[in-house]
Amino acid sequence: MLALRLSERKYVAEVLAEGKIGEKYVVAGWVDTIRVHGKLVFIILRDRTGKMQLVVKKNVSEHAWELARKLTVESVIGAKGTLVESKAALGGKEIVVEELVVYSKAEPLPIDIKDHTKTTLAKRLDWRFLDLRNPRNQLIFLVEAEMSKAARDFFYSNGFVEIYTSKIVGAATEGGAEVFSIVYFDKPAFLAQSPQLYKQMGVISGFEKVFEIGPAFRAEPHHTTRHLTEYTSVDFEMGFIDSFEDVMKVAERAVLSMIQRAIDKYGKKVNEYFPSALQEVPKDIPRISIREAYKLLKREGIHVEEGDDLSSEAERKLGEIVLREYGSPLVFVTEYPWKVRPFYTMRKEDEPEWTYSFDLLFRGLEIATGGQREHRYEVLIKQLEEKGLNPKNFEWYLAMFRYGAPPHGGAGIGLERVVMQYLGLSNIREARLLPRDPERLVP
Ligand code: AMO
Repeated sequence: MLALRLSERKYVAEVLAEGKIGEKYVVAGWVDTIRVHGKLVFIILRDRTGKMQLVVKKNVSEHAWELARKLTVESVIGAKGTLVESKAALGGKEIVVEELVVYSKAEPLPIDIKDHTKTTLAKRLDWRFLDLRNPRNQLIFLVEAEMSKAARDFFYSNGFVEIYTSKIVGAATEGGAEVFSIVYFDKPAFLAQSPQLYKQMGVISGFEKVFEIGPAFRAEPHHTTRHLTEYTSVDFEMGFIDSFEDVMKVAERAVLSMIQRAIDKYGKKVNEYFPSALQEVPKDIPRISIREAYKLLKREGIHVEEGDDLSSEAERKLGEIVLREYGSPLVFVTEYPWKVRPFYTMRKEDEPEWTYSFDLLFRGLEIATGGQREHRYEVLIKQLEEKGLNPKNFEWYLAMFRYGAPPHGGAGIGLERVVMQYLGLSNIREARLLPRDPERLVP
């Protein structure tokens, strides 16, 4: 029976920080590097907490030394041995190995996992499990997890109820073209583009304030660096609002707390690997109407037709202008044209061609959309028809507005886009564990 028990295993960071010289420890992980020097083999062992040096000496254990000599990088091993001081080793300590177990021997690697710039993103994604052995790439997902947790904590502490809505739906919500069709037994169905109608249902059902962090699907045929066909949407919806200003305030606090928490927890590490990461969050986010944005852009030579949406180029330019003039990496653009907003958006009372809605841009890229919703039944029917949609397909939704619906609004925040913009990544695919785009379904 082997004396090395994984249940006794300590993480590398623990051993380096708290390990006592002269005591025995069990460590396990991946072989980061190996150097063979005659009767000595030096192994850098890597686990989720860091790296440390192991020394395998022929005169301590010939069996361990025989195994160590033939090791390959990224093999999975366990080792038991005595902790000793070492000037040359990382962290000033190393383990002199008495027992070595090889759990899984790695073949020669198909990609360079030490330097992500040496492999194309497409190939890295083909080998995603290896790509993530690189601590830089892993950090992206630690940041993402922390941001998602920050959002969840924020909504819980502000009285929002977490809901889980169906992703198999009977009708498109955000407009017809970008929806995936599926076959649901004998009926046509779709993958949800957004929990939009269901989060409104959450409010109208009487929960008043709800949120959801879940998948959203978009049949987005374009090959861009900012679109995925499946992404994680952080959605919230709240009732009894005075105006969409109330919604913007919540979106502002939610997004700022997501970025702040990532900086607090991982800022130092992030700076090591991501030189263009954001260093500091602003106290608050400036708001400009889209009509002001048209003017600002025109001054810089970018013409957007009144009533048109902002192109990605216009968004990028606006990001630069706002950073320069307001000192903020984030900006709310408000009152989008009715023409470019979905049917459920509330139009301005005095100027019906414009709406009570907003986008939130972060370093020149839209990361969130929201606004006040139309809650008056007759107006909603008209708006559906104006958008060329058939009210018959929305019967269950429309019914909600016949039995008591408060004024309400909400927003949807794209998690991967927040991560991408915070870290300064050039492609959203890097911020998605298993990205889906028109070409990629595997892994
Ligand atoms: P919208 O369609 O603008 O609004 O989406 C909200 C946010 O989701 C993110 N997003 C995407 N991220 C990656 N890939 C995509 N293809 C993609 N599409 C959208 C963006 C975007 O700002 N129901 C409304 C929200 C609301 O009003 O509450 C909606 O879905 O960050």
